[in-house]
Amino acid sequence: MSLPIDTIRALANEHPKPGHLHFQYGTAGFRTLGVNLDSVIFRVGLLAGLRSKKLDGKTIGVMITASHNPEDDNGVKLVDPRGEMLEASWEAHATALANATTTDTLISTLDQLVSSLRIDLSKPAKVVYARDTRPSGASLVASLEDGFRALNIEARNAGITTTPILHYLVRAINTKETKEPYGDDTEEGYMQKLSGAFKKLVAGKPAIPPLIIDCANGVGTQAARELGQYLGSSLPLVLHNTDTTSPGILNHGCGADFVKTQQKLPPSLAAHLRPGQRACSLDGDADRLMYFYLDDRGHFHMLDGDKIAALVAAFIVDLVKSAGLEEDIRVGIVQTAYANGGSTKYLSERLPVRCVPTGVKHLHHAAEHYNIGVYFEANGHGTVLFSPETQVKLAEHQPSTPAQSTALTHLNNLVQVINQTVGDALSDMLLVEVVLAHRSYSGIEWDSLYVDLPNRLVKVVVPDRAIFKTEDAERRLVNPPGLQSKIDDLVRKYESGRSFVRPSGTEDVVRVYAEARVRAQADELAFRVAGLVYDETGGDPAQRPS
Ligand code: G16
Repeated sequence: MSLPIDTIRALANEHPKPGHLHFQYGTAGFRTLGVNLDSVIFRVGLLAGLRSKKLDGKTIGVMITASHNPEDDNGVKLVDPRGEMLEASWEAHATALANATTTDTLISTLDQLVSSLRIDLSKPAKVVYARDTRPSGASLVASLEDGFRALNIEARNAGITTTPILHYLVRAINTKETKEPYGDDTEEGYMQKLSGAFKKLVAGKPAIPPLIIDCANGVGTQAARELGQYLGSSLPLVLHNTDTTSPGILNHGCGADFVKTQQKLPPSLAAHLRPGQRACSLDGDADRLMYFYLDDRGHFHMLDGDKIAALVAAFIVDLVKSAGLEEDIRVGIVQTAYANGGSTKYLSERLPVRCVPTGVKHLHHAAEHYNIGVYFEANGHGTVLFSPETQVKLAEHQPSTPAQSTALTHLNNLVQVINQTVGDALSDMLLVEVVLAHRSYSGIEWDSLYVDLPNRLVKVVVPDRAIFKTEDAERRLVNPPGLQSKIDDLVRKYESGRSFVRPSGTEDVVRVYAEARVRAQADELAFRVAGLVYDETGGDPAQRPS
């Protein structure tokens, strides 16, 4: 069987590539201004079909979102059959297709892929797709559907939903009627699975006070609203920033990325949050979570991905011990260079900790090496993975005491409440609430597990971020030559100083992270390193970070 060239040609001609742009499948797929993505999304439709055919007709996911980025941005990422990110070797194929300059080169690139990857075109192709609430989403979905039409792909529209729900659906569809069904392959199935396990985990605990959720004016609004109905009084949810239709307000002055980068309360919550009350922020596609609270003096305290990892990992380790499985189940942590030095110290005194480059795919794969792998990026993106053998062990282990039996039941329910396909703000929120309920912690006790080193993240706009190359899990620069030793010289001048520089995979900027013993020093170090980066690339002095 060969490619339906005429159909592809006719549809491809309706989605021409803008000549001046180069696209790159990066940290989280393709991401740029929504108005520039028509041709990319059409081609992603084609690639999803090829990927499905290559995997014998397994269902592939396609999510149209730009997550925490501004409303005018959009993006697209592919999801592999178990709900994980697209296999790394296919990222290059995605980039090649996206950059084919004409319809003819697109068709010849497709042809090359089919033959070099030995794709049997007679196999079926199945895809499930969704989008977030961005205004550019509807027309981009139409471009995607043209891609599906061009290859006669069987496509299921999951509508407007969160990224983690789309990942859940992919896994649920592909595991239906197998030995390891992941859940009912509907949004209701997801809600039931998570809320059912949550209720079992908090049964018998004192009533949980209401939790404020900042929905970032994004797609998390509808999912949180629905989940709230399933949870009922087991976890009262109070939703804010729920306007998904007014232009320009998605992720604006709110959301998980705002909280993490500004290290302050979204202004819209100021009138609603009482001292001591827990609150959390989702991001624009509800795959990141930040908790926070105000102390008695009204000071803001952030509980980020590192704090979530510490809370959750310690709880799981205790349950594994209580279940009598300490010798059989190894729990480990995966972080990135952004992890606060305070968290890395706290965790590595208790558990094996690995550092990997930014991007969920890196963390996810590293976490798979543990029996139970806890991975969180400081920005609030993360989850917990239970290896297949561990899940069998937990399901089959015979406890010898009532205490072991209780711990084992809790672990088995945790397997259900956690979305193991990808970081999921709502699932992570339930997980956090379970631990807080079991520990009788408020935000204050949770926060006191360890003290964060003051830190600062700065963006630097440079003419070409591609010249920045890193090694050692992005902790050191190898290019531009000589820049790392200048950074090292600076860092040595600061007590507990640490800083690194890396090109973003989702925005056209270079990121600079710095931490130090005191706040003023962390800020100063970040801006001095940002200045070094700026000088190195010869930018306009008027734009120099200060
Ligand atoms: C995406 C990735 C995350 C990454 C973040 C920022 O998040 O999924 O793993 O931390 O981008 O990446 P970078 O610093 O390379 O721009 P999201 O929530 O936007 O999908």
